[in-house]
Amino acid sequence: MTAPATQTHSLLERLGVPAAALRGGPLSVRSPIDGSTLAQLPVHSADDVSRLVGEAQSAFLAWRSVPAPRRGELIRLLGEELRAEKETLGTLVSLEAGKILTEGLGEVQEMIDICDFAVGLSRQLHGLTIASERPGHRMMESWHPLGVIGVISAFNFPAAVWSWNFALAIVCGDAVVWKPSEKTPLTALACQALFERAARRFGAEAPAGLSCVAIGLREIGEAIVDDTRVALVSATGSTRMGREVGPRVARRFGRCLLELGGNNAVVVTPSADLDLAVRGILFAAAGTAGQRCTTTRRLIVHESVREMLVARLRKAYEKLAIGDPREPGTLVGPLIDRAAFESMQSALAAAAEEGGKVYGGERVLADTRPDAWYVRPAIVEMPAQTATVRHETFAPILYVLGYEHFEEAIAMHNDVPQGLSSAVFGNDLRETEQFLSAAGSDCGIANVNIGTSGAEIGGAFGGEKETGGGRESGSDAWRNYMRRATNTINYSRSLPLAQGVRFDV
Ligand code: UN1
Repeated sequence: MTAPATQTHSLLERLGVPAAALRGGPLSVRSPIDGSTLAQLPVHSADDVSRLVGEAQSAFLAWRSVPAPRRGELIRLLGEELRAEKETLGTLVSLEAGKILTEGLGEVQEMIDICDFAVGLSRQLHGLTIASERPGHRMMESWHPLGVIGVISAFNFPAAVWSWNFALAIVCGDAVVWKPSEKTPLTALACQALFERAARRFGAEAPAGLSCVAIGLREIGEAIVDDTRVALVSATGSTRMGREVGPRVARRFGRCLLELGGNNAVVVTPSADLDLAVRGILFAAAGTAGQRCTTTRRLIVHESVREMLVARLRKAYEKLAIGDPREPGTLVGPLIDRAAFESMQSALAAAAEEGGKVYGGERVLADTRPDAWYVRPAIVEMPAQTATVRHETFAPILYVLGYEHFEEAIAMHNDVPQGLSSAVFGNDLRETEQFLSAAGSDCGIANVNIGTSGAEIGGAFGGEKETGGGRESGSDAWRNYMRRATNTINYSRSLPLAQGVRFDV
């Protein structure tokens, strides 16, 4: 296979990122495939971020007056660019984030889907009309562009998460400053180049500064978080990061959209179709090497099917092809880096200490890929929902817990600090509906007979509790990127006050 750096450079060239931009700078970008260096990038300073936000603010002032359907046209063109370069960008995602090619392509498809969604939305930024209590008056609600949106994204979806925010923000009339993960800045540069292609085709109506990428470490994120001109900070990452970002943005009365950790569970009931459950769990728990925020991390299974299901899963896990994510047939690529491997190993050690029986989890391919971190996904049978189980470890570990009564399963399911995604497998309507009810799963996403990951863009994406409460992507998530004005209009010749108040001289 071609060396990752060579392949990356030619993909970037094709996507419009000149090779000169990749040489010389303090930020080493590595491929998790073999640990080799892909690029040395220059980084921005906090002052640079301030300048970029200023440019975005000017762009916003012009862009907000462009009619929304026309703004949609820009995103339609971005969707066309993404369609044309799906293979290129998808491969780049594989090289930089280490996900298998079909998932890299899937990520770009998710971007195309949100562009389509946003184009339709650009003609549907609907407000309300409201009945006024006063004669000759009417009330309405208008939605206006919000301002500069700061997007902070993680390595594991280096492109799609930006696009969920970006496509909606642009049709909503905003400008976007993006801080990608320092582990995956090349994909961000490629996305920006594709956007610029679309903007050139769109013409001068798209102001300079509508979209930019700020590369760097923590201080770049902090500069965005603290800048009062950034109206909304949309941040995806760890709960620890969100705990810092949330209060800092709140202190300056900015808005936050937080998409943080998950500790997603699948409940398997006695009536479940086990063939379906095995397939669903396998992809959701071991796919993307366990590095999705929606990855299944806990399996809560009825004691009557526990042994059988675990045996089948163990067999399926043994057959998982682990290796170079570009190779056809590979199902599990590498972990992002050594730190991810180490946190997986310490979670497994802690779980064993707590009485867990660990299957798998060991490093593989260390001889041929000494600078990369490949692991066999792990299954851990736990005696109880211990501290380790309640913590999100961003690696392929599936903790198995047994239950006797469905109420117990729901209680155990909800007894973690996170609340992103969940699923129940079963054919007993009473149980599956109970899972979806107010007294069921407390997550932002609750599924029946499919896994916890791989959500479509049409639904609102996000979760409760330590997941942060934000909703991105479909449904009415666009409202995050706009501000609401309530308007009362008097078309009569008198001026009655509301609530019958009298104030006459
Ligand atoms: C993430 O892991 O940050 O539902 C996003 C899914 C994908 C998005 C995951 N559509 O798994």
